[in-house]
Amino acid sequence: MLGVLIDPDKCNMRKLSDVLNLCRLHKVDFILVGGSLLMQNRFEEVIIALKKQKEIPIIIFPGNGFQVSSKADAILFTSLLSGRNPEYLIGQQMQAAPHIREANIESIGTAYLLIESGSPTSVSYISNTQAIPANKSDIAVATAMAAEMMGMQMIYLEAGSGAKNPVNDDMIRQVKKHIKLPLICGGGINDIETAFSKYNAGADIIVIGNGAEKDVNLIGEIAQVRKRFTPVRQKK
Ligand code: 1GP
Repeated sequence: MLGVLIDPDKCNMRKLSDVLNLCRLHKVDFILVGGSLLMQNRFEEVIIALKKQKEIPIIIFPGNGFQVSSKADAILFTSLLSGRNPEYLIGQQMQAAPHIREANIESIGTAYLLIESGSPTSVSYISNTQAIPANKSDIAVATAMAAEMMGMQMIYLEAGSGAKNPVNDDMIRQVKKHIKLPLICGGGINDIETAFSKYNAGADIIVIGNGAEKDVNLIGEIAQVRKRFTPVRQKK
């Protein structure tokens, strides 16, 4: 699958409509909305604009417990399992839970693992947590295994938005080998070669953000790469 991340701070309505049209044209599987730090109050306005179409699910990718809206289809209910800050392991989640219940949207329990990517990222700074070292695949594997045993629904290997280096292929391969859950990979995937290598290493889902912001054509290009990894559905 391919997901496109929209940062509500970084898109005007015209650009948003262009991105949405391309996502529809290339059958992007879902659109994520959220950010570690939102400076403007445009979160819900952007979700409403994206929901003008019906075919692509709009999923919240919350940077904190305030990013909840009944206008979305679902929320990635993330817990920052790579870190040791209780606020991002359960604190924000506990505060958001009643609002998610009230919003009546699907919540997808997601183990969020921040992986070191060559320079400090907004997520590590804001969450005040250390990322898993890029060469320590065993730590990522053990954390992902624990998440699976806890009943999480997905594993997200995150290099961080705008990452210098994406999550390396060896770590993706190792994590995939040891878990059955869908594996999402994002951060710093800005070209088709990198997308290919991440799918090839075992990522079930790739998320692109900055790359698509800079050049919207990347959506179509990576959608083509995705095709090579999409199993052909058997006709009944
Ligand atoms: C961030 O993984 C996403 O959570 C997307 O990262 O903006 O670097 O593509 P980029």
